[in-house]
Amino acid sequence: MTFRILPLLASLLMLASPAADAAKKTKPRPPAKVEAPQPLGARAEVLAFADELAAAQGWDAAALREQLTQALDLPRVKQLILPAAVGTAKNWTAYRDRFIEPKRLDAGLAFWTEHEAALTRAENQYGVPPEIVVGIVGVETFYGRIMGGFKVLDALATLAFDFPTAHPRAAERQAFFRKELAEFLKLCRENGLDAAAVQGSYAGALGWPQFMPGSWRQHAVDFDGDGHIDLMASPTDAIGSVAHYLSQYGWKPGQATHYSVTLPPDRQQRARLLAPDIKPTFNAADLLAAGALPSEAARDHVGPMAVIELQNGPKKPTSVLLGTENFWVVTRYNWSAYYALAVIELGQAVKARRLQQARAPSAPG
Ligand SMILES: [Ca+2]
Repeated sequence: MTFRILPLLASLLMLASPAADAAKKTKPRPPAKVEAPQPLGARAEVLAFADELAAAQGWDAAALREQLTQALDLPRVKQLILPAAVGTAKNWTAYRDRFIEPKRLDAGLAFWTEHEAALTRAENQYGVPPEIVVGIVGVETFYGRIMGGFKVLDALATLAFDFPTAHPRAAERQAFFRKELAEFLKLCRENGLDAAAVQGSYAGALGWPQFMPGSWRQHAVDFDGDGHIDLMASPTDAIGSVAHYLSQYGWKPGQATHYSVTLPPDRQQRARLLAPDIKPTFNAADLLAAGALPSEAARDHVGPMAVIELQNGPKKPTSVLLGTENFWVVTRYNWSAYYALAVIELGQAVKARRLQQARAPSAPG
């Protein structure tokens, strides 16, 4: 979900997962009574939105009114968009285990082998190495296996006009989804997609890389050269688009994503270093001066780093790392250190498996 991802999803994702993934396989919530979906109906705000968008784009207002008032208000989407229940402990180890597991590694290896040429071309063109792209596509959609089972028109219309008021940032999020609904309608017209048929995540993320409609329109590229951008069916377009997206958010070719570090014993210094969270803030000298022990490689790093602490549940010690500017760039895809580290570690694990295979030529295929 890329997107300038929803800063909001961030909260969601901490324990949950990237939108894409969450859309299909979040832990089943209590099958409580989910009401049957009803059409949004001719609400004043729906009609006003339709009229305004139609006027701005030169579209038929009556047709757009019809399309939006008939969109279904999906109770399930309203459940899924809410943050995890209070008291749900974040757990990096558990989160990591969902993604770095044998089946996903096998699929990642197959994806890399099949699309090696496109991955190499993306690196040459945008500077983003294959393992990062492989990590993102793997975490987002299990290499195209899980692209979301919601009608995007209904999902976005639900979140645009009936966003759950229980959400801590309901107004902001609703405004975001109204914009994405407009982007989706434009995207469908530009690309000849049937808006009523397109499927994606509960948050409206689309295709192999789970781009939000606005990100698709802004950052996606035609990387297989067939003349149009198709993130739903072209893994090559997805590869180029992910690399282009990260490049546009400032990916620095050759820069490491993160280093190891030991936090200072002093509680106040620790708190000061952790305060900026994922935002790169401290250089190596700052860290040493604060009593932290960065790794040797981190001491040679030029540029700011973030001191990031990941929870491992209530009983286990936390995991700590130094995130570079490239780590930050990965979080532009999804605003979560847990997400970024899962992407990075999945890509590294697939890469290690590739190298292992290359060294053992007798192994089958
Ligand atoms: Ca294409």
